[in-house]
Amino acid sequence: MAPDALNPVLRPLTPFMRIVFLGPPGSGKGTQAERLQDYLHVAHLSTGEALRRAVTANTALGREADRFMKLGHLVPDDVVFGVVAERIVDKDCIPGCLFDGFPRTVPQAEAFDRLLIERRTPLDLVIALDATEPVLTERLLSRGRPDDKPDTIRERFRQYAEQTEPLLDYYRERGILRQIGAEGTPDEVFERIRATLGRVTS
Ligand code: B4P
Repeated sequence: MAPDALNPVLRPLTPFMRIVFLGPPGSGKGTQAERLQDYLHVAHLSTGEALRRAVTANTALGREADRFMKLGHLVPDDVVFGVVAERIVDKDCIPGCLFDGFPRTVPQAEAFDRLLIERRTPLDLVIALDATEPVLTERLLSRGRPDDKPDTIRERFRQYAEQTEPLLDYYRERGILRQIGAEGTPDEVFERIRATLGRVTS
């Protein structure tokens, strides 16, 4: 692959068409996925954002999700999977998509694999962001979303360690995991992501 393969002017589309962003609460999945979306020109699906929109719109899905989110719990796998399965068939997702905050459990990852195999659109890369808990807690407290209260944050970290961290091994075994330090400014973190994409393609 040519070294300029990721230069957006020379080549707006890259071989990375389906990327998952993994990471603990506040690690910047949403922040970095938005930047990468602008850079790679692919769609962006944040399950957290989709669920918050449903809560605001007070749909049946939103009311169901809200019960879990406000306690810092993960929303049930079948509910989240329904959101993804519906969105992935949208026209803008067909060439590529950044999956931000999904999957978050092994059953979600297994169901996602089955869906991607069926659609013949494999995952290309999993970017796992990481930072220490005190740094993440400070970010979340200053963000101040309804699910960013101290007790809820502690529960979200617990759920991450129990349910989401096993995905690091799941994707490491498949050879598509890249771990990236998420401390520093958003620009510094994005530079690390860009450098990682460059190394993988060169
Ligand atoms: P998400 O919306 O995914 O939220 P998150 O993990 O808190 O945040 P993220 O890592 O995206 O951090 P962000 O960029 O916003 O999930 C919310 C909830 O939805 C979950 O707890 C769960 O209940 C539910 N849910 C979502 N997906 C699910 C799934 N698949 N299964 C089950 N349930 C699911 O950054 C955080 C803050 O830090 C921001 O204020 C940002 O500006 C700041 N920031 C980011 N990077 C920074 C940096 N480098 N330096 C300083 N500040 C930074």
